[in-house]
Parts: sequence; C-alpha cells; structure tokens
Amino acid sequence: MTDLKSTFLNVYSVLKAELLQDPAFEYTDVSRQWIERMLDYNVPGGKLNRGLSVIDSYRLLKEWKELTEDEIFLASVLGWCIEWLQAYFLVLDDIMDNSVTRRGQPCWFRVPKVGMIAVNDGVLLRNHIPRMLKNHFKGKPYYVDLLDLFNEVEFQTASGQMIDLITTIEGEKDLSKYALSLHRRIVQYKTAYYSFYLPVACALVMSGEDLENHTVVKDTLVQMGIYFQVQDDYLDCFGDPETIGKVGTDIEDFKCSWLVVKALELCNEEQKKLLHEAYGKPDLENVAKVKALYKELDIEGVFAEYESQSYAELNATIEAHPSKSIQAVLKSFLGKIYKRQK
Ligand code: GPP
Ligand code: MG
Ligand code: MG
Ligand code: MG
Repeated sequence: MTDLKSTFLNVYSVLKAELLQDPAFEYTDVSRQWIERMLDYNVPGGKLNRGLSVIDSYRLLKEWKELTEDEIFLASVLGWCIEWLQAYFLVLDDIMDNSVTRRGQPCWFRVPKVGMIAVNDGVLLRNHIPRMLKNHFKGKPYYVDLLDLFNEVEFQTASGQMIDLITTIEGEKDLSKYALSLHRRIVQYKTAYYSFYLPVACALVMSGEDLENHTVVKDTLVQMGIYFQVQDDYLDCFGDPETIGKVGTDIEDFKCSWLVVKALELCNEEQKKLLHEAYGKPDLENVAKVKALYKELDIEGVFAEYESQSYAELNATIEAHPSKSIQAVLKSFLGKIYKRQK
C-alpha cells in the first residue's frame, strides 16, 4: 500500500471515532456497533479514487510544495466526505437497481437483518458529511463554500438519478426515446459532478480559489465523467464481475445504457424487433439474447473506438489549458481511468 493510501485510511479511523462519539446523540453500545459495522461495510471498501484525488489535486495545485500535516489531514477529510457521499449513493442505488453485489460482497440491503434499514443507513451516511465538515472546517473562510458545493453536487446527482429511474418506468417501456442526448443528460448529472468535478472543486476551494473562475476545468471534468460512466455501462455487460465487484443489471433494469443506445443506432429492423422484445426482461434467456445482439453488432469494437477518441479529445482539451498545474491535475485523473477494467 502506498504511504498516501495508508495515511488516508488512518484518517478514516479518526473520522469514524468522532462520529461514534457524536455529542449530539447518546448512542448505546448496540447502536454504536451498528454504525461502526455499517460504515466499515460501506465506506472504505472501494477504489478510493475520488477521495485520494482530493489530496493528489491539492498537492498538484500547490505545485509540489511540501504539504503540512494539517493540510494533508484536511484534504483527507474532504476526500472522505466524498467517499461517504459515494457510500450513501451506492447503498440507495443498489436498492433502486435491485442489485446483488457491490465491491465483491452482497449489497448492504441484502445482508441478513439489514433489509430496508439500509434506507435509513443511507440517510445517516448523508448526514455524517455536514457533521465532519463542521468538526474540521467551521471557522475557515471557505466553510460556507464547501457546504454549498456538497449541497449542489448532491442535488445534481439526485436529479440525474431521477432521470435514470423514470426513463425505466414499467408499462412505458419505450426504447424509441433512448438516444445519446438522453444518455448524456443522465450520466452528466448522476455521475460526472460527484465523481469528477467534486474532488477537484474541493481541492480548489481548499487552495482559496473561487470556483466561478474555473468553469473550463469544470467542463473538462464533466466530459471526463461522462466518459467514465460510458465505461461503467460497458463494464456492466462486458466487465468481469470478479474484477468489478458487481454483477450487471442494466439490461434487466431497462436502463438507458450507452450500449443499448449504440445498438439502437446500428441495428436493422429485425434486430430492433429483437431488442424491443428482449430488453428489460428479468430472465436470463432474454438477457442472453441482448448480449448476443451486442456481440453481433460489435458494440465492443464501437466502444474501443469511442474510448480512444474520447481520450484523444480530452488530452487535447487538457493541453490547451493555460495552467501547467491544472493540466497536471486533469491528466492525473484521465490517466487513472483510461482503459480501466474496474
Ligand atoms: C451510478 O449509476 C450512479 C450513482 C451511483 C448515483 C446514485 C444517486 C443517488 C441519489 C442514489 P449506476 O447504477 O450505473 O452505478 P452502478 O453500476 O455502480 O450500480
Ligand atoms: Mg446501480
Ligand atoms: Mg443506478
Ligand atoms: Mg452501472
């Protein structure tokens, strides 16, 4: 494990201990144990890319000047706030998507005796964020900006999630509305802001920057986030569940996935009929028919083409940025996700 990652994980223990001792609530041993188990199950087990990126980005913005321990600690707290946000989204998203596994283990709501208590756990995870921010940032000149940033991004994500969900409403299953424009709208809101813009925005705010002056950075990160969610859609069908830690459900769930959008663009009348019949059905046979059609249409090849084109475009946009340190932040992000398998 890298030094940075182990420092980051130590901060998790500090934050967890603080939440378990929250003076606003007298937890009993039983409730404290519940929270601890719930946090350990849902918060630290992912790739931690979003969280670690706050520290990386902050370091790059400071142009590799030695960071103080306090700066590393504060950037780590912000990183963990994003990981908490992610945990909250995933606990609820897995219920909404009727998913089975996450990060190589059963989804939290599928754990015996958890069930729909997971909904309240999601609410608690969400409420931990402003408490951590208050504990560590109250009094800083940028405290209000941080609260505002987290609120905005949560709103954007929930709005994207809503569009993702209402496009699949039972009884209105209508593939004809599935186009790249709808897909883009969904993924920009449900994924790009919280996964890509938020970590860098946190680092910028902590460096004393005004986010209003960084709209080009925001647009580039949103572009990157869209590419990242296209990869997520691709891995849902073609990824190795062992590696990605989850079993795909997009076909069964009638999701407006990039794959189905591309398949609809490329198919003939007969193939379209098959898609209309098989897409969004829960049984393995229909899912297999959709996957076979994706193979027939070489959606994997279409994706590979999209991936190299997006990479080239993003690189060109990054290189056009006037600041070398911002270029470094963006390049580091892109490097982490290009051709990812998980
Ligand atoms: C990813 O979609 C989007 C989210 C996790 C945001 C959820 C937002 C809420 C307000 C709950 P996804 O369903 O494709 O992700 P995955 O493939 O990881 O399940
Ligand atoms: Mg999901
Ligand atoms: Mg979802
Ligand atoms: Mg997905």
